[in-house]
Amino acid sequence: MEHYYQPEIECAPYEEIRKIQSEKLVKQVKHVWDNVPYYRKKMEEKGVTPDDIKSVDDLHKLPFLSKADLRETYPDGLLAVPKDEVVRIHSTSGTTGKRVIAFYTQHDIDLWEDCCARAIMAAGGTNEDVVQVSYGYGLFTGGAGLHGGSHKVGSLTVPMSSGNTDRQIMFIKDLNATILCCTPSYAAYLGERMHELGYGPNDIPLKAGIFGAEAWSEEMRQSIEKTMGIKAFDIYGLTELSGPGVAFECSAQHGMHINEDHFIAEIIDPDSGEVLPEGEQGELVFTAVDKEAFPMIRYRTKDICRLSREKCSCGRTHVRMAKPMGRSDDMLIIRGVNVFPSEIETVLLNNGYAANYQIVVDRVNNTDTLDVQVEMTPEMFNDNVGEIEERQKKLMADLKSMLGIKAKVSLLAPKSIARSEGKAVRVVDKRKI
Ligand code: DLL
Repeated sequence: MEHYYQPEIECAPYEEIRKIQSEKLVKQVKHVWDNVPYYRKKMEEKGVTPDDIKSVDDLHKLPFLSKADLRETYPDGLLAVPKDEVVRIHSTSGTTGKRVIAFYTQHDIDLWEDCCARAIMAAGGTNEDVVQVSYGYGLFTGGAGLHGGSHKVGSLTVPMSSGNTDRQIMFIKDLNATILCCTPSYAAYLGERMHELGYGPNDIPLKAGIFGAEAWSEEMRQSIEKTMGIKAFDIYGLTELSGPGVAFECSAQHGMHINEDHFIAEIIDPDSGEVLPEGEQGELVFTAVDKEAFPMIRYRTKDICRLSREKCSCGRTHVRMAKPMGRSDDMLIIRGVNVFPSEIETVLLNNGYAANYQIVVDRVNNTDTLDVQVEMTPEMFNDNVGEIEERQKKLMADLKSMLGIKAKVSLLAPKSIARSEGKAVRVVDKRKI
């Protein structure tokens, strides 16, 4: 049976959602015009005023916001309410440049937690579940978001945060945790450790996982599901828009429903900025129509994916986004060819490897090199050189046919690549160092 947290809105007819979006958009643009001088200036430069925005159809008239705007206005140049109305901040991991600081009023937190509650119930969660939250707590939004959502559902919430893997497993078993929330790479690590400790899928009480915050392949989903004996659901979000729960998977496990009453999604051509027709692949752009403290209008996520309005078997009507291929800035250009790390992951898992790999890119004699380093599983690991060479050849051939370019393959001993407790670092690009 499908569970919903807010069925009246999650299953509302599209025309009704569109009407809600239009009303909220008109109000939100006024709010930003009145309270965020930086964005008002951007609107003025584009020759648009709040009077020009009467419905969602006018959205394309508004200027984009990008990471560069967020950097320029750091720390609080986009804050749209007086500081005394702000109750919390979160911040991005900020691997490049300055971190982004996102501000929340109590109302913003409430709506964000509702979104996470929708995701938990779509994964089958109810007030009878025990939800172990193993995303990081603190500045990262993963822990706080799913924690709040779990409270709203009324589940017993276990605020583990990430790390201390054996203790995580002990709590899952001792408290009979039924839903696990963490990054997919940490879920894979937890699964590996459970296996080492001798626990098979039937020894683990978990029934579902809510995994996101990084790109992960369909093959990785199947592998985690098998090891833990669970259903693994994808969840998407970003700090700038609140955190996890912007979109989430339902029982159909075929794309993530975007919470359209709060976020209007567009797909644009990343080069020209033109809005693309439904179904085409491009950069995802969001307008947050409810956020008070940190409103984002036409925010360019850099995530590459496509949208679909096909009817979903779960009964939800909100548009679905496909698994993001990765961020446009994660995309590697190797000898002129575009390569997404997720494509490499697909090849590795299809060949029976686990998701313990690293992609090392370098430039030697003015030519880009691509080295895919992957651990063998304990079953594969032996000293038969011929067998290892065969494996290497097979992987190189499969990578060539997936990517269109040649990659070097290094097969490593089990456990030689560091495991991730949060977002995994898959790519080392030495050309940038
Ligand atoms: O990762 C929020 C989050 C926490 C989402 C927990 C899901 C679960 P940031 O750290 O700001 O926020 O990173 C946002 O991560 O633009 C995507 O590139 C990537 N990302 C997030 N979810 C997914 C996903 C959180 N399900 C950035 N699949 C986004 C692929 C994802 N990429």
